[in-house]
Amino acid sequence: MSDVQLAAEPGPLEFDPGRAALVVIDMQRDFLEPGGFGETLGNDVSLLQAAVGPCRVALEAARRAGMLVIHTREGHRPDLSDAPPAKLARGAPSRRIGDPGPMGRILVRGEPGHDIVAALYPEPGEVVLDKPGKGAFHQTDLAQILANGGIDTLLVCGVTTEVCVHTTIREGNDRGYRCVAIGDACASYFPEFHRVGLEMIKAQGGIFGWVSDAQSFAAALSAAEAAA
Ligand code: C5J
Repeated sequence: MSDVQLAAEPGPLEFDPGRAALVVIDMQRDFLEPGGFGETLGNDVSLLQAAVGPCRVALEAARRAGMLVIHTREGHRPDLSDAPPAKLARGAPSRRIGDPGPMGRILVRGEPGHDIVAALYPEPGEVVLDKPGKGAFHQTDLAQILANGGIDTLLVCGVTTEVCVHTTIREGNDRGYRCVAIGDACASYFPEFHRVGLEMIKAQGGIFGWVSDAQSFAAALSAAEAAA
């Protein structure tokens, strides 16, 4: 497939799907479903459902185009040895990381709540990247995976816009990747943070990236397929 032209802000972006990865951030039950980490922090988790449909559109388009697909999951080892004490102690949640809840231990690897929601479940061959932090590059092998795949462009979606999506885009931008947030495929517990979070990425001529949407991403890939 040849380069595709993606409608985005602050301006269109041309990229080679063979050198691009779709990174789906933390679409886990712990963030999206009642009884998980997000709800322990006092959030209305139903707000994150808005991202599921657009994420699916982006995922299906990337799969059809044969793009590298990476799913991330935020969480910790069962003994919590990789969880910074400051993270464990922060705030006043109803249950802390590692505590038992209706979907197993909160934000712990291997527990039902740590898993990815059914609608966006990874397919065999897709990368599933476990990360202990907010950014997908922190303490993971993501940089090596991207280098091995010859990747130069990251299309990023998932939750939450202003936390793990933002941190990953900032990390990727600093490492030289062209980073695009698929805006409608991201969501936040705070609609205002979502809106402003996307504004921040694309302001000042795209200070650390671009913002597009799931339909534009899918249309760009389809147009390139049709032209091939
Ligand atoms: C948060 C995330 N919000 N995946 N994690 O703690 O954005």
